[in-house]
Amino acid sequence: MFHKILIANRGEIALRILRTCREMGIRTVVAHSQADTDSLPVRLADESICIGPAEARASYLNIPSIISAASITDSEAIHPGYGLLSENAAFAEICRACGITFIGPSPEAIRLMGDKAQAREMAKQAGAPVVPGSTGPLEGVDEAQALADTMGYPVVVKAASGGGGRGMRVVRSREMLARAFATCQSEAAQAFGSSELYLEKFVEEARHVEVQVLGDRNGIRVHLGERDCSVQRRHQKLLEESPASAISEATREGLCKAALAVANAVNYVSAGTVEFLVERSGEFYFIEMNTRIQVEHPVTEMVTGIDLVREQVRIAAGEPLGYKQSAIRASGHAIECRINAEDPEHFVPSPGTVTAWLPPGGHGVRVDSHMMPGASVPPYYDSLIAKIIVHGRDRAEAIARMQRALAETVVEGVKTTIPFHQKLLADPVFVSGEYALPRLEVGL
Ligand code: MV4
Repeated sequence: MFHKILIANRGEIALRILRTCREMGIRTVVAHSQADTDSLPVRLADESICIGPAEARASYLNIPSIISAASITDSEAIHPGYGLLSENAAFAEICRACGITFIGPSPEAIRLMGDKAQAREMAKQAGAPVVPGSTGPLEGVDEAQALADTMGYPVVVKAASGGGGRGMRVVRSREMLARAFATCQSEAAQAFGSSELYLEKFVEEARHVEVQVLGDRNGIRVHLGERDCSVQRRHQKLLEESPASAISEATREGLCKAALAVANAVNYVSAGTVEFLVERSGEFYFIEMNTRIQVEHPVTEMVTGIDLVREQVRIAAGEPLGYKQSAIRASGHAIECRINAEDPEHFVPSPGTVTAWLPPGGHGVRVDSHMMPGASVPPYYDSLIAKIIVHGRDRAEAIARMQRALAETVVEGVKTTIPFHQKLLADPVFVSGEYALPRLEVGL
């Protein structure tokens, strides 16, 4: 097992990883930017090292600086967390070349699943249902036009190197396609360095349901159930829950079977998430696979009792998972609310200093947060300041518990999305569990 792990991330996930490492008796080094010198993860780590100025490009995305930090501190492994370099295949390759264990999947798996057009083909070959669409990347707008005419509108043009909603455009009529195609091409080239696009039939008002998978180095792979992440705003997840309340047992089994088939097809190692769209009919389609631990992983931890970060570290150290699918039991219902330092009406970031902080507590309440009185919320990074996760025997109890937890949370000095969540959890459509992705009015 590792003696020391460098955490190449910040905020709540850095603290989350640090906590599990401490329980495992592993020393931690938190690599931080100048903006995070006084942050809670830095205070609680065994060691800390500054990797650059506030701007992420010069610090948290600065590969030479992070590799040097691992080397200087004699860290045997690096945990990338989520976002930042967590799905950067080149970074994983450089770690391998420098003899530093990257706590995550292989560079090959990251690269393959990072190409969403290739991932679709892999999923198809693995037997997972995919949305009707192009086979691999589109040759050009003529191929897109012919395919869309065959499938019918609406369709969605997606960047092969996009993902998470980035570089995708819904097209509702034939006249809009050529322009959407050209716009996506140039945006993709600019944002991702590749203008490759693919096309899919647009699935209206589906749910966004994802399956958590874990794979060890001996080819043992298990799923840990699903998470419903349909409550989103502009591709930003706001609330996640498990189990998904409006899917049948048959659909659940189908999703988990398909997720394992995709993970097995790429010989997946570490924690990963296979994303699907689920229609009201129960039909489901693979859309992409995320090769990192996700923000919403605590929802799965609360219903299964499995510490996913601990499993990632054990797997990276070459340990066997040690249990089979039959040993995994999900119980109860978990909900996570992402608390962002944003204006609750318009979701505009509200950086500043937290002058008062009182997190919720009590039975079935978990708070993953790096906040403390006096903590700064810098403008350089995402605005997530806390995740409140609750567990109840059923969805109604979880909703009531979350309402109570939100009501007792005190955050002063910055605006937060707490009022948004309080309204959402009282909304009859949400409480009914029958909500679906909003019908998209995505223009050019
Ligand atoms: C789709 C889709 C409907 N039809 N693909 C969004 C990000 C990435 N996970 C894939 N996403 C979607 N792909 C087809 N063929 C709906 C989504 C989607 C979504 C789209 C727009 C706005 C919010 C969304 C939330 C979840 C999923």
